[in-house]
Amino acid sequence: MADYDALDAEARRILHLNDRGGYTVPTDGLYPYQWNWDSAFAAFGFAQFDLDRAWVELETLMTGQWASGMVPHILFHQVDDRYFPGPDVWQGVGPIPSSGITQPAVAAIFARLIYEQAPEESRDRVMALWPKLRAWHRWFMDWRTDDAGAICVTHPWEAGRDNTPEWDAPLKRIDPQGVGEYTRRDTSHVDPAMRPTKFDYDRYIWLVNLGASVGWDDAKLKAINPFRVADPTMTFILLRAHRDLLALGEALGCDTAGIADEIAVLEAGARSLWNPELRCFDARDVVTGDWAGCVSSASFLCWGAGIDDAETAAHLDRVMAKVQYGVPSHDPESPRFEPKRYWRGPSWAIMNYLIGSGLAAMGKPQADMVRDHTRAAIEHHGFAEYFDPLTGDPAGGSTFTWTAAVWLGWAS
Ligand code: 9YW
Repeated sequence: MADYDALDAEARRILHLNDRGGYTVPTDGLYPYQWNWDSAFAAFGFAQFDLDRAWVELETLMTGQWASGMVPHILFHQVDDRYFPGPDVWQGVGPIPSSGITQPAVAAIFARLIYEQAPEESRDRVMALWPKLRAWHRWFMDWRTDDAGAICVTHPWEAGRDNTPEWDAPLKRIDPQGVGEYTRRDTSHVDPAMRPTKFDYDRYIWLVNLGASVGWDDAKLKAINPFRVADPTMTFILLRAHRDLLALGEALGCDTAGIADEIAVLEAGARSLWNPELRCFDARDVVTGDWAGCVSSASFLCWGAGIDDAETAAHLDRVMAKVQYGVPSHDPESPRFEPKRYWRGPSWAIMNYLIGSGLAAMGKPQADMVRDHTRAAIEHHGFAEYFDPLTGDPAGGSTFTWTAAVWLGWAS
């Protein structure tokens, strides 16, 4: 029988260990800055024992918001050369040095959860955050929707699922000319076999350079960027977050005009991601119109967004019958499945949480199983960045903030 008190204490210790004063790094060394969705998960973790620190985390994240409303995926509060590419390469144009792309919009989901946990003490904090979250969501609607209303990624890092097979075909169309020599830092911290390949990294950097070359101007970049993929991660998460933003706004008496209409657009967008051949939610290359043809953990975010689908549930059952330690990021029956390589197979506590909490909200029977798997992975293998879904082996970075947060807020 696991010692739950000891695991709780270790999870709290990890959050403190990675706390840099006002913001939390995902893990020391490998990721020494503030990442957007990691930080929102950190707030969820802190909220289990320190409400004020939870709000501070979200407040610091929003200090990086650009004039356009975009909230960057990395905030470079203090330069640290253990990570590449740094602020000199990104050349973000916000109030503090940052990257030039965003990440899945989970912040409003946690803002609502934390507010509802302690409405009296949280009211002023969330009132100040709400308009900023509103502006960020509006920016998504302005710059990231496709014609059907789905939300697109413009860089593999934007969905937070860097090297998932969904991006293979769109990345193949890019010739990364002019990228030149650069030194990766990630492979000095963890085993290269668990990381994206050089093929991927060349294209990641090429896309960063492309954005920087037009000063991250949304309109100019949209016209020249060959990478634009309508994505279940971004779409389902924004839809869920937008519902939470609306509920929060109504509770607080904020001006919620337009949000209900945007939710209808996102609902249509989400349904447009249902691939009739795969019989599951899938990513779609906006440039070519081609489906990725991938059952991934992102496919299973539909319930969190309030969308039930029996055939996607059948895929979930099929996939979960093959694994023991959480929802695999890619279909274990696919030839492209690699159980230890980042987003090409491993199970991630954060995705498990988003999937499991969505299933629970819709009363689906698989909810407990997803949570039990996540608990087992952490109990047996610690607070790793991600896990081999077959063996539970810990992979990537250790003492990871979001795994600790998911433990405290949900899995324990
Ligand atoms: C990168 C920090 C980030 C996560 C992403 C994950 C990875 C690599 O690490 O991104 O260099 O941005 O894919 O989801 O936010 O944990």
